[in-house]
Parts: sequence; C-alpha cells; structure tokens
Amino acid sequence: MMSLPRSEFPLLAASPRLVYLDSAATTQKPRVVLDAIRDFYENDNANPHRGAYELSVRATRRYHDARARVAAFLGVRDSDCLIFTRGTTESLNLVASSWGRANVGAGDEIVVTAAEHHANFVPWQQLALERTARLRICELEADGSIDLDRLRTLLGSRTRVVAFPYVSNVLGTIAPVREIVDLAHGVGAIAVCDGAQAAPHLSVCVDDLGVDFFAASGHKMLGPTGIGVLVGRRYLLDAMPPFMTGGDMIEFVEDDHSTWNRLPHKFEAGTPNAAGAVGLAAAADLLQRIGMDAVRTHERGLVNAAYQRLAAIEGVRIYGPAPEHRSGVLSFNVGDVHPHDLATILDSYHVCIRAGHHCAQPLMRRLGVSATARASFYVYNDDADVDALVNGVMAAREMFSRVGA
Ligand code: 7TS
Repeated sequence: MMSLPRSEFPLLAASPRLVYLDSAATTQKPRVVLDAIRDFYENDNANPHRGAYELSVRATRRYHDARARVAAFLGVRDSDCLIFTRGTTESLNLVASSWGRANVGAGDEIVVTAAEHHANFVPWQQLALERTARLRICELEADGSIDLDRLRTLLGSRTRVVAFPYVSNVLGTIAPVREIVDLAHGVGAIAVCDGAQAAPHLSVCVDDLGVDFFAASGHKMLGPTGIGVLVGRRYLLDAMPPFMTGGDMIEFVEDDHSTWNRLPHKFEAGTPNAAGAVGLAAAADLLQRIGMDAVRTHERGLVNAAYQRLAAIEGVRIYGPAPEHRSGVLSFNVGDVHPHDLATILDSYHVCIRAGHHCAQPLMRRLGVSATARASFYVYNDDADVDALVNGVMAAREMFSRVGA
C-alpha cells in the first residue's frame, strides 16, 4: 500500500536504501513540483505585478493562479485572504505582530497551549511581554490532548487570542478545532490555528473550521521551502496594519505618509516568491489528486503498525495518544538511550528520524524529558520503512544494553 511511489521523488529514487521518516520537519519533493518550478523559470520568469510586457503578465498570471489553486486546496473561497509568506513561522509572526500590536493591550490575555511549536508560542510570549498582557498556557491531558473544560476555565472577558496547533508536531495529537473556535468566539477572542502539521496530512477546509487565522508551510506538504500561507478573515486583514513595508504593498507613497494596497498585496511586500508559489500549487494539486482521505488512511496504517511494534519493544516509551487519535507522528524514547544517539545509530541503518526538543521546549518540560526521538510518515513511506525503523530501534537497544552490562 503506497500513496505515491518513491520513483516520483528524485531524491528517494536516487537513494533506494534511504528510509526517510522526518517528514514532520520537511517533506521530500515530487518530480511534478520540481518540474513546475523549473517550468516557471524556463518559460514565464519575470517580476510579477511590475512589467507592462507580456512576459511579466504571464508571471503575474501564474502567481495568481497558484494562489487560487492553493486556496481551493485549503478550502478558502476568498483567495485574496490567502497571503503568501515564507512559511508558518512568518505567518504567525505576522499575526502576532500586526494584529497583536493593534489589538492587545495591558492586562489583556493571550491563551496558548502547552503543545505549541515555538513558532506559535514565542511570538505571543513576546507580544505579552511588550504589552504587559498575560500569557496563559492551557495544560494538556495525559495523552497530550487539549481539554476543552480546562481551556474554558482560562477564557474570560480579557482574552483576546486563543492560539493552538491543529496537529502537534511532537505528539501528533489532533485538536478539536471547531470546539476551540467556539470557545474563543464565545468570549470575543480570535482563534489562531497553527496548521503546519495539519494541511499536509488531513483534509482541511479553512472556511469551515471557522478560525480567524490559519498558517501552514509549503515544504511540509511536498512543496518547496520558502513559501507558506497565512489565511485570515477579510475584515481582520483589512483592519490590520501591514507587517512589512516596501514595494508592491502600497497604494500611494506621499512624502510624509503612505496608503496601502488591497489584499493580498498589502501583506506581500517586495518581490514575491512566485516560483515557490507555483511549486506549492503543484504540490496542492498532487495532494488533491491523491485525495487527503487516502493520505490520512495511508499514514494511519503506517503509524498504527509502527506504534504497535515499537510499543512491544521492552524499554520503549511512546508519548501522546493512541494511534487512532494521532496523525503520522510518533515520538518515543528507548530506555536511557539519548535520542541523539538513537538517531545516529538509526542513521547508520539509513533511517532518518529527528531527535531533540522539536522546537517545543514547553511541551518537553511537561513530558519530563529534554528530548525525544521522532519518526514521522508521509505519502512515500511504506511497510518496509516501518520494518527498518523497528529493526533499527531493536539494534540500538541491543547495542546499549551490551554497553550498560
Ligand atoms: N508549527 C508547527 C506545528 C510545526 O511543526 C512547525 C515546524 C512550525 C510551526 C514552523 O514551520 P516553519 O516551516 O515555519 O519552520 N516543525 C518542525 C518540526 O517538527 N521539525 O522541524 C520543523
């Protein structure tokens, strides 16, 4: 069972023995994405929005067409409300900086969860410090899920923002987005959804989720690096000051003041990453062709098999919920073996996993560890990859039990 054959991915095709299990960090790139980028540069490259000549018009058209296709993939009807950014980190910084500075004042409260990636934690923490607002952290259930009753107790008339991850990059836990949004809106707060680990793995319709802002990264969903999205509600984006200023985002620049271009340009200062957008659109089209339900089913099979088999190894501790409640991410530790040592040993078996704090130090503290090993699955993985992971972990355990003896 495989959603997409390895032969579609030049890097994987060139390294048949490589077992790539770090897709939560970044995904490998399919040929159609690489071809789309090359095709843009070879046939339509010019600076969008600037030239009056036919080539620039073509570049502009391709950039806009890319936006429409990515918007369709994410279930965003008003594609002007889909801003291209460098990725999730920039998208969330944009919201915290631009919306946050305009709307969060002294004594206001910002609610985040203990499951955040630093990209959806540090910008809010810094905003709170700057504004003498209060950052409140929603603690998690034992399995890492967000408890709505607990969240409810943190919300009140001073809550301005509820920020949360749709899917945890460490535990794979899937958040009850609509319920969180309802709670946030119930106290007049906005809901900011970090969708970096959701857009690549789940069928996401941003409009239906009801969130006020949604962020994702192209490189985690088969697209290139350096391109991502921020989707926002039009009335919020219209009212917000720009994030960066410069070319393309202005309407008029007078000597003493400026006025801003319409959406989405107001938030896309400077020459846009048109080739990146074209590549991301090709990735979105491909995922749409596979079908996100098929992607999810494929990953569930793999993560379930890996979970059962790793859990059966003595000394292995898996963090987070049961496999049926998680996306394709598995964080674990093996006895006292340091995750970095484990990753190094697995690498000697050509198995790539991530080890460390996964940019989620608040969560690591709550798990009582400084680091975990993490395997993450995607469309190009198959049962043989699970075998390689399990065999590698068993070999590492064996090696360390000998050293310890
Ligand atoms: N939010 C989540 C939930 C993430 O998993 C990541 C990246 C980000 C935000 C930031 O995305 P970026 O594209 O702007 O860097 N997560 C990981 C990871 O788990 N391992 O490497 C990067």
